[in-house]
Amino acid sequence: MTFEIQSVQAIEILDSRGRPTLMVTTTLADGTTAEAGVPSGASTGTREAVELRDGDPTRFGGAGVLQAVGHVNDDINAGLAGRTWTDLAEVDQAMRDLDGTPTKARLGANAIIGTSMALARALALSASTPLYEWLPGIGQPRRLPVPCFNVLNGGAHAPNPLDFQEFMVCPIGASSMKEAVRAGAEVYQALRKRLVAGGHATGLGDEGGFAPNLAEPEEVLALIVSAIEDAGYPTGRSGVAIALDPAASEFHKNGVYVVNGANLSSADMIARYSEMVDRFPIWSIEDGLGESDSAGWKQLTATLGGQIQLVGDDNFCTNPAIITAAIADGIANAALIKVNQIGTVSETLEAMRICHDAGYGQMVSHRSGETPDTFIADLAVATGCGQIKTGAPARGERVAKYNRLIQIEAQRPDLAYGLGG
Ligand code: 2PG
Ligand code: MG
Repeated sequence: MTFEIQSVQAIEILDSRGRPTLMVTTTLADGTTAEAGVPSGASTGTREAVELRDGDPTRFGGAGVLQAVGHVNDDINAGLAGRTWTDLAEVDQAMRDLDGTPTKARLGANAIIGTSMALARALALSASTPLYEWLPGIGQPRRLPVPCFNVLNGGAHAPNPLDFQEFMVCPIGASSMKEAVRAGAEVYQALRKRLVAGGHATGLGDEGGFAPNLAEPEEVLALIVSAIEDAGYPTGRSGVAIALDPAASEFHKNGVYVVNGANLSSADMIARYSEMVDRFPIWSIEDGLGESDSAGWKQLTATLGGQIQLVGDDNFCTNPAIITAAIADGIANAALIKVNQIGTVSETLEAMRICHDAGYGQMVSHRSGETPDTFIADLAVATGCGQIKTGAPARGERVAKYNRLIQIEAQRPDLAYGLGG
């Protein structure tokens, strides 16, 4: 089946942090129109596709995206409109060719991914098919993913002294999506009570998790375990387990990891994680070491890879070539999947397929800067990856994704819930 694109248009809108991003609207020749909101990160890998920012200090402190908007309205629209296409992959490739750089630096990955997402959505709508059914799979059956709720924020996402960025609760043992979301929300409320009782602030970080004035990761882990118990759930894989994203690149300075004032080597970090895994129900650690510390990553994988999931984010950048090389090197056993890190839906699917084929897990992810767009919920279901992280069970832009997953479950009660694999 072929299709024709009538127009692609973008405007500058705000993301959940009050920073500018793009909303892209794609219209097909058959009149179908769909839009997408572009996510944006704070703790970014150096090899991510380039997010184009204006750098004009008189607007949004230089963070405006009018150039990227202009590229959608001019170059991309001119390159795509009025032509006949066979599939999304062909259009994604045409945008890469139009851009002409390996990192999407000319047109901007933010311009390109917005167009790609809006087009996927328009094509699904035009085919009267839900997006989670329209998106091509990667060789594993569709399923409802385990939601990983980021209930406590630190690092680049909160102005507290906590170096680790994300502490997530993951209801792996839940019986369904809606029970999993309920568990996440109940643990979140229990954690709030614990924090209040301990005299801690309950203000929120960028992803909706609490951002108390705590500095020791182990202290936070103990609090979260108590909250899971308070909410009445078993801890661990049979109930609610814990996932971490320390985002270690952010506190890896001059070859040392600085955690709450202590200078730690890669070996120290690995020993610390081993101890944490023994003491707490942790099933997954993302970016446990910095993106440049390949030797440390290999050691981390050799030490803990048989026990828990180790997810590459800053070091993988959802990039098919980088992930292929990392797999050959024995680094990590799973990849974080962020659509704007690579810049097209087709390359995102390719990265996921590479992981699947190599036995690597795939965790679909939001960014710290989000819009109410729910594309990633459908992506997680379509690919059957079994896991998604999209923030706390609080704040509109985060719960939009979880609510979409509940809606998908209501539409497709036949789909299995859980990690799968
Ligand atoms: C991460 C992400 C999302 P950011 O590090 O995994 O949680 O953060 O979007 O700021 O890169
Ligand atoms: Mg991360």
